[in-house]
Amino acid sequence: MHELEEILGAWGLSASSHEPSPITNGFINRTFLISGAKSFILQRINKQVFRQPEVIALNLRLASDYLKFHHPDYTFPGTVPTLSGEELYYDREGYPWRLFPFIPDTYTVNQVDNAEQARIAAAGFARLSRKLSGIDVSQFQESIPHFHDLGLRFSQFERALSGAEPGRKAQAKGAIADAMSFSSLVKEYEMLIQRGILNRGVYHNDTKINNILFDRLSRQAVCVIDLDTLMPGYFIYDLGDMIRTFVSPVDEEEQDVSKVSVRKEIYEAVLDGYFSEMGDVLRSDEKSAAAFSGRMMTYIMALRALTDHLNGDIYYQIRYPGHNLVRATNQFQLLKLLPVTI
Ligand code: GN1
Ligand code: MG
Repeated sequence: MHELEEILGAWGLSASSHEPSPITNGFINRTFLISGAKSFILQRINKQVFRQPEVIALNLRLASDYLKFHHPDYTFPGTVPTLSGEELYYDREGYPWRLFPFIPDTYTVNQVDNAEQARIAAAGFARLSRKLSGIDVSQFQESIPHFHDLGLRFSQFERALSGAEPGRKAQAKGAIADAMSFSSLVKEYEMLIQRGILNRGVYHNDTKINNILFDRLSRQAVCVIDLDTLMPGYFIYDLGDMIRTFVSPVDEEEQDVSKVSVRKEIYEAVLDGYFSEMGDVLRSDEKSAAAFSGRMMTYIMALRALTDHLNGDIYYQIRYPGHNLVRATNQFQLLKLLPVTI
């Protein structure tokens, strides 16, 4: 915590008046709630994952300027500049940090409880893309290049497989077989893109329900958070990641895969909420990729966790040996259960 004093100082804050406490549910960045008369969220960006943090800052500025002008009533959580007017503060080890205002009277949820909540959250993510649908996408850059490129993720998996330590490979035998058995999804993905069926737009790319702030009283969506991957992409990334993370009553951390299931009413609520905002932004042939989206995003996360397991756990934070393999097995189970058509 000592190091935080210096970092807080960049914004003229001090740990004596603003108590930092860690928030631990992300896999990538380090996040703290800074509680005081006015509270903040302080976050250290993982520089191994986000190799060009300035790109995050650029994308956020483009979106924020556009929204302020075209949709002034829309709540978009911008960063608080440092005392010297910068969006990022670099610590002694070269890690970038940024500060957000804490939005009071809001709460987050980690798991979807009911269809209404799913519908509200899906509409919340979709609203952001709809509000940004008139923006010039070409101004944006990818904060993680090829982030949801299924072809690339599959070849990273193949590379990890050929270089894997034999023990890890043996342990992952079932998951490797699953990875191979779904590889036709890669072709399907590439075909959708090559045929120009999907339009590029600005998407959130990490649409777990805990990235929505809900209003304490009305229980409506106040805003969307965790905008590091707000960047060019396709709607299947956002809709698909919601299907992946909303429909099962247990998340990807669950070790008992018999608990993984597809709650039909939640699946329908996700589609309903999403298309209530994005329905007329997307073309109808594009919308026909909705069922594919959930399968594709579940497959990509299964592949990424399996790849990390085979590589010796170098990307995601793990809490026990075999954690990444649990995540992969869990996601393959979900993939087997997701409907192929709606
Ligand atoms: C990572 O750290 P978190 O939970 O926001 C990952 C997502 C994965 C997710 C697994 C930059 O997000 O792509 O879906 O873990 N983010 C990055 O749930 O790799
Ligand atoms: Mg995230």
